[in-house]
Amino acid sequence: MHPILFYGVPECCSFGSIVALEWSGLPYQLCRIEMPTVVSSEAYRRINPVAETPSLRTADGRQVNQSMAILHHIGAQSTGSGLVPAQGTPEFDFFNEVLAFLNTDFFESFSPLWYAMEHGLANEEQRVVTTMGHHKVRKVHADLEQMLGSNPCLAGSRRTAADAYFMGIARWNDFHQVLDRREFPALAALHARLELDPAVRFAHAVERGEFAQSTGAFGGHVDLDDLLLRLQAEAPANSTASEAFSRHVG
Ligand SMILES: N[C@@H](CCC(=O)N[C@@H](CS)C(=O)NCC(=O)O)C(=O)O
Repeated sequence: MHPILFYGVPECCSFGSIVALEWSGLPYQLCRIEMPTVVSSEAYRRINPVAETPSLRTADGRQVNQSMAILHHIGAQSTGSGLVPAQGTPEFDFFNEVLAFLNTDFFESFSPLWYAMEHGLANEEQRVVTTMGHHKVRKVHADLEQMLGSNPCLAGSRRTAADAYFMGIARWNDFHQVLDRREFPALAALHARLELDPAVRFAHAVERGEFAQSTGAFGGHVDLDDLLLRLQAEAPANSTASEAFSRHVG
């Protein structure tokens, strides 16, 4: 079985894992997970008990959760792609530093804004939380602009999984209308260039549910219920879908 990426819609951070898979050249399939409904369902909790996307079912039938773990896995399976520099090198350390920054500080800076929206905050409460969110988002953009410096890509001279991941999170600035990215010229230039990348365009089209032209080795969508049934059918008799899945992933 090819790897299967469970990606969330709308506006999910799994966007970066789709881009990374396209850049990797690895054969893979996708499973679409609607948020917040399907992602929190009992069916999906069999894939990822913490009810989050992305999640990657590996070619050897294990389940890998968390964007950083998924991106590192994809990089390790496609060493020629340059998505993740070789461990033990200065390039790897810098790449890992940037990716960690994106996955923690950059990602987290938007949390107050999601919270204000999803919990319907109003009046003074909304003003305070939103102000905090704007402050945090501005700070991480300034930090990332400095990290980028004069490099063409986030982790140096070549595109890596950090650039892929960045594109999934950076758009939250546009969603919440926080700042004009042109205030950070290097970041804005990188963002504009990546928006034209075929893998990024592919990921946007996939999320919108439109026809998407893969320049990687995308092998189509699988349906969550069909997959769980298939795993149950492959498992020994008298086991539930959940047991079958657990057995499959070890
Ligand atoms: N630390 C996790 C965070 C994953 C995460 O927060 N995913 C969000 C979407 S970006 C999610 O699945 N949320 C569930 C929901 O909205 O119900 C990672 O890096 O993969």
